[in-house]
Amino acid sequence: MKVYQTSQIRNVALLGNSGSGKTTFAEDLLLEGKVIDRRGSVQAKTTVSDYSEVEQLYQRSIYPTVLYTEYKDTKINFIDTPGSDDFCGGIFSAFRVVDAGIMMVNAQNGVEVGTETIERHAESHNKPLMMVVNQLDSDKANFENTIESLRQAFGGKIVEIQYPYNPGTSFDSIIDVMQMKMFKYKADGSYETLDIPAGEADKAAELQQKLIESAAEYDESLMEIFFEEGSLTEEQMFKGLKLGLKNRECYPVFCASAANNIGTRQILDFIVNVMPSPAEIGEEKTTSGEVVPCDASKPASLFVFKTSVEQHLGEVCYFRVMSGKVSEAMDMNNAQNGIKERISQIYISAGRKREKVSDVVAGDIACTVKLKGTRNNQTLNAGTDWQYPATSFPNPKFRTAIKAAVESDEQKLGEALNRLSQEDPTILVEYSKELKQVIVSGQGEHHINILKWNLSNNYKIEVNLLAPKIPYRETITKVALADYRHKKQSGGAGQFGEVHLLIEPYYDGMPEPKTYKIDGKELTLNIKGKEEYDLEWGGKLQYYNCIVGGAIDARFMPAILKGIMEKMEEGPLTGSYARDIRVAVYDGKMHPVDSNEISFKLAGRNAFKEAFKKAAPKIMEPIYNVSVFTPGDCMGDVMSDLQNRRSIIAGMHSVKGFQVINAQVPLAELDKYSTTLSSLTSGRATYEMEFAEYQQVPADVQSKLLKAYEEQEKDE
Ligand SMILES: Nc1nc2c(ncn2[C@@H]2O[C@H](COP(=O)(O)OP(=O)(O)OP(=O)(O)O)[C@@H](O)[C@H]2O)c(=O)[nH]1
Ligand SMILES: [Mg+2]
Repeated sequence: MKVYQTSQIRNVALLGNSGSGKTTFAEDLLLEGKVIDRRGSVQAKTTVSDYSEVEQLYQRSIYPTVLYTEYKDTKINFIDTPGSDDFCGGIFSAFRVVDAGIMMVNAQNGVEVGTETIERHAESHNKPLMMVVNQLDSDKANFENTIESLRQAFGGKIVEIQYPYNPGTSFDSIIDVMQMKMFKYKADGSYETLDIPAGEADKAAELQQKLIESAAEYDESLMEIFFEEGSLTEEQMFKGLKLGLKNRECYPVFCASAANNIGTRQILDFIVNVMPSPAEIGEEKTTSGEVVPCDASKPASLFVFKTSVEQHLGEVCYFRVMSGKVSEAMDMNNAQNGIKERISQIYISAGRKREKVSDVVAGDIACTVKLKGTRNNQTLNAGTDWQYPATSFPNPKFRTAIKAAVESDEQKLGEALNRLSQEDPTILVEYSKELKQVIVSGQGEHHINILKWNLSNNYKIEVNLLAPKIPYRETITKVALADYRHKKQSGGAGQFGEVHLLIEPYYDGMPEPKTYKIDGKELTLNIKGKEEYDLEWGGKLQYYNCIVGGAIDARFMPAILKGIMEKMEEGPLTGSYARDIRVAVYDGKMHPVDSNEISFKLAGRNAFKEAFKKAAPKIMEPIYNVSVFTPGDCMGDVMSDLQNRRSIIAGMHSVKGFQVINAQVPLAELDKYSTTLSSLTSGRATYEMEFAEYQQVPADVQSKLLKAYEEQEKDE
């Protein structure tokens, strides 16, 4: 293949709700560019894009796949992304390296939840979009309703370039109001250009007028021409749309039947003529704020946006050339870890099909193998030290505990999970010392099931998925006192330490401790020393030395603190971490011979435990902010389900045709929420969640937890 220059490249993500037809459409795009000579299908498991075994098994895309086609002296790189919310990580990886997106919309369903959420992601990544209404050959296709739902969701951004002449099972003709022609497609993807049928003339003229007005709006000079002449030429429309598209002011709408290769060529023409090249849009900011233009004359730098382990090749790193030209046998430096890498081979890829090339220039997407120490999200440079920011991925929303079915596989499992989470950065793995579980988080139950499939089939490790424990916390709600004497005399040296302490709930900005009235007694503290700790598990511990008259030597204070800390790490109620507590040691006793650190540690620990139990202790649980995006007709079901989960509804509003419910929900109630939400709404809703704070659990939940802990203690 020839070396394409930056201005001859387009990088486009194929986006859209699951099942809209992206992978099918990719076959058409590649056929038109003669990258393949016949089209495969999802059902026959023969598509270029869904080439992994697990994608073929589930008949849907799971990973972002890099593809390319050559059309009219342009190399167009496509990334076919998964539409299912469980695999949305692939969209975030793709957005890192494309300059625009094609949103496929299924004409049978109109705007779906995926259309809406993915458009929001495109907005936050500032990516221009065009829309393709697909599946117009289906008997249930409804173009008018689809356009209506698009307008409802995206308002004035929707600009119709085309509409179907005969949607439904005999669909073969598209009316194009930019060219004012009708394209009648044949079975081989070629088409005849015909005049618009008389019966459609008025409708086409009206739509063209709207198109011209829109195109003029995006550019002042065009607006002047429009005022003077009342019209624009096709070239002027292109110019206006190019600006509108680039600035995300318009989403031009095209028509297709991906299954029958109808509409593909006009879409390819539009990509070449109107979509921005990396030279026009592709500058990048480094982590130190330097702006690097996507320019082949600059030093070479590349960004790795995807890695995967592939048959016969080992680990493949997919990258975009951010600047300069990357050539075979080039030596590059890893900006993150300083490792020197040689780019031994460069391939351009269309799914599994790869072609070796000698050079790739700024803006192009390619892959390489055999890198020693370069991972996803890292930068390689030749002659510069730029570092591009890592891609940020959405928060996880499904968690589970994982355990190897055979204990001897535990270590192998750890290594495999590590590898898999590098390949898919939306899989997070954490060994929780606190919960004594390996917790794996992802985007949904299906996401985790695919992980399990991978472990079983590619790593030969069978695992069990278990209910994840909740990281509860313990705290107190009132002031309490306790004295504890640790005394041991058996044979040789004895042990003696006595500690009197006060504990009280800590809150931000509380005044220093002074006078207390407890159990009818008045107690005044004289502060000698104060220490404050931000606890690793959240919250605070304040530790005051208020000893008077040398009752306990200052040298024993650290030992007492150590004893308290030990109990904080294994709270007295349920063994969870304790937090937000103030402790003041105000009295005690020493023995001239028997007192030592261990005695005071034990006295401190037990005094703390006793005081804690008297201080109306409470269990706290993690609360998450949850935003659910649901179609209006599912609102009632979603709401009542949320209410059954001890949620507090914070508000509701509508966004782009969807209802958004904001709620605060305890993590303990979110187990498998993605699965329930999906079944409540037939997969038409989605949600996001983010940790908010710890809150006390209600009394009934507390007593259940205490009982469960007691049982567990008995068993152990
Ligand atoms: N009738 C008809 N069916 C289509 C068309 N495009 C795709 N399909 C079918 O719709 C189903 C989904 O197509 P895919 O290409 O896998 O859809 P996708 O958007 O890649 O889906 P995900 O990978 O899950 O995001 C398959 O059964 C296709 O055969 C079309 O234009 N017409
Ligand atoms: Mg797909």
